[in-house]
Order: sequence, then C-alpha cells, then structure tokens
Amino acid sequence: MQFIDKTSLKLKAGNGGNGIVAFKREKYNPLGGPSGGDGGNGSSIIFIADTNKSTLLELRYTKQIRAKDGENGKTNSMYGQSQADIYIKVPVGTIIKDNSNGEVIADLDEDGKEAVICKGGKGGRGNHHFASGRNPAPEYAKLGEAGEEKEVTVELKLLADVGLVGFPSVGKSTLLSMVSKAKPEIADYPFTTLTPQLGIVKVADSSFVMADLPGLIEGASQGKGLGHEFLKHIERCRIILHVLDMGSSEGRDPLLDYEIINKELKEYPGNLDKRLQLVVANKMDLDEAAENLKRFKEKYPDIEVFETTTIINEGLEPVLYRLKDLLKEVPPFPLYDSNKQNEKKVYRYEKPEEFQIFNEGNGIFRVEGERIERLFAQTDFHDDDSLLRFSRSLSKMKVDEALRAKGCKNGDRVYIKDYGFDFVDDDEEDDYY
Ligand SMILES: Nc1nc2c(ncn2[C@@H]2O[C@H](COP(=O)(O)OP(=O)(O)OP(=O)(O)O)[C@@H](O)[C@H]2O)c(=O)[nH]1
Ligand SMILES: [Mg+2]
Repeated sequence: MQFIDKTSLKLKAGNGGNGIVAFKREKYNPLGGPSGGDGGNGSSIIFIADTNKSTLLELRYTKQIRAKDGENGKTNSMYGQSQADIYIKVPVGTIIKDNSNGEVIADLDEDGKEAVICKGGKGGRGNHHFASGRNPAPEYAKLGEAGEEKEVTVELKLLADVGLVGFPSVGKSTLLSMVSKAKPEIADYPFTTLTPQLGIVKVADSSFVMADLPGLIEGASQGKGLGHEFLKHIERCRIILHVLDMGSSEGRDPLLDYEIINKELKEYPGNLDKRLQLVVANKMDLDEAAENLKRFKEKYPDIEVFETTTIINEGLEPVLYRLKDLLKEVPPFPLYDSNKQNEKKVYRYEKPEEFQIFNEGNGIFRVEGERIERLFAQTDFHDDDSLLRFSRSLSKMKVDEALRAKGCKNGDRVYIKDYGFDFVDDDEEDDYY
C-alpha cells in the first residue's frame, strides 16, 4: 500500500542551439558577409495546475523529464528551430521544492497557475550579429546556453474547507458519506481510510469541501502510523471537525482520545492546534455514549459539542449549518507559515547572479561582481530611496545570504568598491518575497 502524494523528479530543460560561423558564398563574391544563423531556444519545463487532475499518480512513474534542445543555427542566417515548452499538468494544491536546498519554488494553488521550473537555454547568436566596421568577417559565434537542471520534489497538499480528524474507526468516513456524494470505504477495522477523500457538502444555498482524512493515533506527530503523511493534509483545512467515538466502541475513553489528538496537533509543526475546531460526539446510539458525553461536558464546559449518530444520519444538519456559517469568517490558510525559516517562497524563475565574496579577516568582507558594481555606480548614497533600492537589490541577489555563509556577522564591515557599510543582519524581517 503506497500513499501517493509526493514524488521526486529529475528535470532537465533543453539546451539552446549554438549560433554558427558561416559566410555567404556567392559566385562572384567568394568573401561574402557573415551569414551564420542563431541557435534555437531549448524547451522549458513548466508545471501548471489543472482542476482535472486529482493525484500525482502519473508522475510517480516518470523519474526523469528531459526537454528538447534548440537546433543549431544554419547557413544563410537561418535560425535553428526553437522547441516548444513542456507543460506538466498537476492538481491544484501542488507545491514544488528544489531538492538542493529544500526551497519551495512553486505553489500552484489556483487552476491555471503555472511556474517555469527549469528554464530552457537561449540559442546562441550566429556570427552575422558580430560583424562590425573593424571586423566585417567575425570568426566567432555564441554557443547556446545550457538548459537548467534540477531535482525537485512534487508534493500535493489537500485543499479543503473542513477536515475530519480523529482516531481510526470513530466514524469519519461514515460522516462524509452521509453529508456528501463521496463514497469512502467504511469498515470496522482501523485505518480503513488511507488516502484523503474529498466530498462536496451542500448546505442551503452554499457548499464547501470536506476532507475525510486517515485516522490519527498517539505519536502521530512523531511519525507513528504514517502520522506525518496524514497530519500534513490537515494543514490545508480551514476548520477541523474533530470526531469522537463517544460510545467507546473500541474500548477507548473518548476524553482521552480528545486530549491525545489535540496533543498531536499541537506537536506537529504547522500550528494545527490554532485552527478552529468543532467537536462531534459520534456513536451516540451506543450505551456508554450518554455517560461519556456527560463527563466530557463537565470537563470541557465551554466547548461546543454536536451529538451525532452518523450511521443513521442523525444530528448532522446542525453541524453543517454551523460549519457553513463559520466558513464565512475563517480565512483560507496560507500554505506555508511565513515564519518557517527554511521554506522561503521563490515563485519567479531567477537566474542566480554572479558575484564573489572575499573574507579579508578582522570582520572585513569585500563583494565583487559586475552587476553589483553597476548597481553601485547607479546609486546615489545621499538619497535614502536610492540607498534602499540598492540594499533591496543586494538582498534579492542573495548577497546577504552569501555574506552570512562566508561568516559575516552583525556589525562586520562590508566593502563594495570603496564604499563600506556595516552588515546589519535583519534576516527575520526579510519580506521582499
Ligand atoms: N454504532 C455506531 N457505529 C458507527 C457509527 N458511525 C460509524 N460507525 C461504525 O464504525 C466503524 C468505523 O467507521 P468509519 O466511518 O469507517 O470510521 P473512520 O473514522 O473513517 O475510520 P478510519 O478510516 O479507520 O480512520 C464502521 O463499522 C461504522 O459502521 C455510529 O454513529 N454508531
Ligand atoms: Mg475512514
């Protein structure tokens, strides 16, 4: 049994075709002008969110995607053919991480949203571009750029308004089957549900998406019982519907269950315990249910509890109305908590800028690079706005990260050309993305 919602892929975009060196050969003009054509562009690899896709199953069997190279230029100044980009359709809610640093490089959370994951190389220019008065017959042309290459992890997180959470066999799937057209598997053994099932719940004039999730057990936040796999789906639910087996049909105490699940939600990194939660006391048809519920209410007098018997569809309507009303107020959750340090979002394709950092000792660092020096030349250091733009550009180019990596600390002195400034490490406030 595999739980398919995550897969790794090797991607390589097409290389640009080379520009070529060629000269016109005409009958009475053996030394005609340069006529080497440009290389075509290589194909890029683009991921696009598509509502018609619901799993990453197809990608699971594709370990590698290699896009086509652009053709080399031709004689008579003819272009080599550029290649069409490759589009990979994935379900809405897919995120893509760069395996080399764990960065989220795309969050495809809307239908039609796309991201260039590996950029195809540009074709090189043929020698006819390089002719000049001084050199009317240039003997050189440019090579095509290499296509980008990446190893990525493609991950699908469920997008749902309401997520059913609770121990195995408490009746989560039964609940979903009663309130939607979804037909989840229902059985009296634990872990019947292994992959999340979605159902659309219609209430009065509105509707919302409810996710039936696999059951959790004690230790889930440490990975027990596929806990991590299961818990991460809850991250994308706006409201948690916490289902309890009030009838103790498996011999467990629902009050203890309630505490354990909340503890697991709290220990899993994602602030799941802060999510709005409603409690459903299920299996109220069983003998012990009334007594358990009484104890529950005594212990948690402020918690709103809905009594249900899902197998006969009893007590569910008030739950649905309450959810409908709450959903009007609860905002959708951002996929990644911006406070999470190691998951910076980079949505745009950005070519890393070239620069070098020299640690000159005694807390002195020097940054050198063409683009940086150009920016430097354009900056008026007496003008605050201009200075701010300069520092933002440096931050965008990740100069600060690179400095940090070289050991630069708060208060160290950094030089660009002959301009020196103090390094102020404000990583925590970095909000340029
Ligand atoms: N007596 C009684 N049994 C119920 C009720 N709701 C569900 N059940 C039974 O409880 C068992 C488990 O139900 P499921 O809906 O599969 O439970 P689940 O929470 O989805 O379980 P997992 O998928 O394993 O996490 C089934 O045998 C259901 O028929 C109820 O209100 N009363
Ligand atoms: Mg189930």
